Amino acid sequence: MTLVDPRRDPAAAAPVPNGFGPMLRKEDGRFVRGRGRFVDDIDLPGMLHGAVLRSPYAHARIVSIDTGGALAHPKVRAVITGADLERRGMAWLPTLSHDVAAVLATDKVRYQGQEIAFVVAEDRYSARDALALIDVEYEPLAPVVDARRALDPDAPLVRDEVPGRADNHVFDWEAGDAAATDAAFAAAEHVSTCDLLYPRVHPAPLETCGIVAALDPVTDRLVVHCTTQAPHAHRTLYATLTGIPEHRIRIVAPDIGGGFGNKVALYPGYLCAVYAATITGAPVKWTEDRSENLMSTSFARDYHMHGEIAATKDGRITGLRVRVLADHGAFNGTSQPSKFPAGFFHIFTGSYAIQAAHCRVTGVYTNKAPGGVAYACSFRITEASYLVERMVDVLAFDLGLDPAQVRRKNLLRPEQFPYRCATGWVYDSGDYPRALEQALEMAEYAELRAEQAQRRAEYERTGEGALLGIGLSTFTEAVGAGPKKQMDIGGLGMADAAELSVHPDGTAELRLSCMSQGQGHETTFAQIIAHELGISPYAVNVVQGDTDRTPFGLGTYGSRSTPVSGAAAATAARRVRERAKLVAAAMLEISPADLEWEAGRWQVRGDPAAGASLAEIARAAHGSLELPDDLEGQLSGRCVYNPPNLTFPFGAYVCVVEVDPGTGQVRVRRFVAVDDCGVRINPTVVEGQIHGGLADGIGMALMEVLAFDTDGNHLGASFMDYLLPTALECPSWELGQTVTPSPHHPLGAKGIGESATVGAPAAVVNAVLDAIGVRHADMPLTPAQVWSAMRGRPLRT
Ligand code: MCN
Ligand code: CUN
Repeated sequence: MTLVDPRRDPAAAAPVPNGFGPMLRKEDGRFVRGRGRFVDDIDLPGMLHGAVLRSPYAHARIVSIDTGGALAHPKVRAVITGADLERRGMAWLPTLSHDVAAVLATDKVRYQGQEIAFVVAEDRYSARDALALIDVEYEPLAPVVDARRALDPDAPLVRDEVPGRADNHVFDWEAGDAAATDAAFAAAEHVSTCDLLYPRVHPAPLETCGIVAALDPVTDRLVVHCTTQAPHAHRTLYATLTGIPEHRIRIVAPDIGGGFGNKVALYPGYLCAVYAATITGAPVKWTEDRSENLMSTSFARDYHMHGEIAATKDGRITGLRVRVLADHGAFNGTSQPSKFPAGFFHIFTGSYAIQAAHCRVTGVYTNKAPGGVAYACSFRITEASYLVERMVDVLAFDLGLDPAQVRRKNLLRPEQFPYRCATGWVYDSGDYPRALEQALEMAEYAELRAEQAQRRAEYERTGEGALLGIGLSTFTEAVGAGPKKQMDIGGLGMADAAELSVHPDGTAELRLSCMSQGQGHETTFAQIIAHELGISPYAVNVVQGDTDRTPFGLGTYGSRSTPVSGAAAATAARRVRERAKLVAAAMLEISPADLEWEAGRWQVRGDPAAGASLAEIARAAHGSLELPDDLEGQLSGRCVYNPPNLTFPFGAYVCVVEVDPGTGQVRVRRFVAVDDCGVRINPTVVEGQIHGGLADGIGMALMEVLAFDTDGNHLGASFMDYLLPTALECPSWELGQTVTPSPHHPLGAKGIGESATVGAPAAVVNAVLDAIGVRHADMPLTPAQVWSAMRGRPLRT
């Protein structure tokens, strides 16, 4: 693949064909030179530094807090406790999931790492030192750590501050037709059941969360520099929570070093920094360390699932039923569309034609950190996809069938689209069999099966050699939330705006509400404008992450940027193009009806030499040209895009592993991934997104877990214990693609940012279990887990 780099070759600055195609990311010029500007790089005059005192206990009553020692520290300016916030009505604040959460604990602590006090000092070291000078007297309480025990009659009560609350139950929610599903199971030739845990994991972005909060004494505005994936939504939330009107708040997200969903929520540290800035009058910076990030910010998953799959004896699926116990931690603080307590989990029939399906999800409180959907999750589609992809393999195992055959038999056919699934989602487009066949062909599936049989025979004969496993996953995603009628976050409808201005010289500025955290928006959104206006992507400056400079929108998560903001940008550009046509008509003194658009210019139909380029039109629109009365000068357009539906990307993955039967060590030998995200704007960026997600999949399948001991102590508070995959664990990815455009997206594009994270874990797990001939064992498949599973005793987290 050739890459266009104008710094090396100025001629290459010509637009890539149609604006779409592989090109180097514009933003990487500053990143590879170490010139990115992140929140922690911001240093304001007179800035103070905050540090958070956290609970050592998972569950304890707070008897007293003595801040005297810390206040006596010469460099400490303030110490804030829950009691201080309580006086301002800020100790407890509403969450996005119809609950409240403690900002600083007042009555008791409910998880290890919970925020108790906030110290503000002249430097970070003094703030941290002073934490040790705060004296908190605790009365330890028994915690509830295992979600499966949370509803026991004698379980400790996590949320006893709510009068009348008698248990740890958060919600019950269901989707699908229970009666029809029961009937399908009653009539089934065969039923397989399986208990699966999708363990608690963490997005663990390279950059932790942070904020610099400042009250501008001149303008009397609150200016917040923050690691946020959703600047405008955060502005509305800060206004609601602090009482400062929205026009007096400016949120700036500079460069972000990875979000993965971790930077959607508002955290107590942010609110404490804002509060500290108001009481000290000085800017206040707070930056988490790694342990704080892993212990207290949005975790992901933690779904205990009981799956049941009904089928004919030859493997045609006739029903799918699942019962989920969802561990929400101490507060229900999931960041997701507010009408969906289990996110989009109810897309759990995946890529298969299963019309009898029902799921029931019960949420419970435990003494663990709150959060819930983050980590490239597509709002719980990770859990749903893992469930169905694992259940299909369990079914194949029980019936003695080839998992590829079972998939072939049950995949939706292309002629079934648009397809309404059993729980009401309408899949926009897809060709699933084609993706599967392509993946199997790339992997040389038949040859792999032959090698597997040969290796197994050899192992059985000699007790030597590695076992080979082949795992499949044929997943469907749903990304690009809204439509706003069905989806809102904190009451804000999920639509996005984009604004485009063409400068007098024909270059342009695109202002977006979405916010890149590493996805390359400065490049790909410039390519969208290039595609629509026929100018170079290098001639488009993309502005994001500053609420003073960008239009309102809901931000970047749920892979919604391309489906929603991308559609807004394309539509704004088309409006500019139509405006340009009218200007061109005035310039050429011709009827607009006689003009046609060709390669970046409006030209006279039948006389292509007569016409005007976008730059000439822009100059004229800003100049003294006489325009018709109803035509404003200048050249700009905007769009607020409310998507008519989500987009449904999909893929077929084949993972090949080798397992050392003596140690349980897994080596991923190959990974074939065929993805379909509709039209690809920048194939290189898309492939980068897939590479990252595949690595995530290996991480979750083989090593990542936030584990706790029975006292609720967090056992993964550093990268020594919370393991992330590196290049060493990843093979050289083998990517393929099919292109099935979204029929309702103006560019035919679907989101891709989470596909691989959603689809990959099941492929890896299926491969490892296939190698060792075990029906099921829970993630992460560490050597100890694989070794135990091979001996018939898989470990349970
Ligand atoms: N793209 C494209 N053609 C398509 C689809 C996408 O060229 N048909 C490009 C887009 O223009 C964009 C990128 O691929 O530059 C991802 O686009 P999209 O699928 O719209 O996803 P978002 O931009 O909304 O990114 C969010 C998604 C999420 S939710 C998580 S979590 C995640 C992910 O992105 N976090 C990431 N990928 C990440 N990648 C990095 N480097 N860092 C993160 O924090
Ligand atoms: Cu769920 S993680 Mo991404 O949607 O920011």
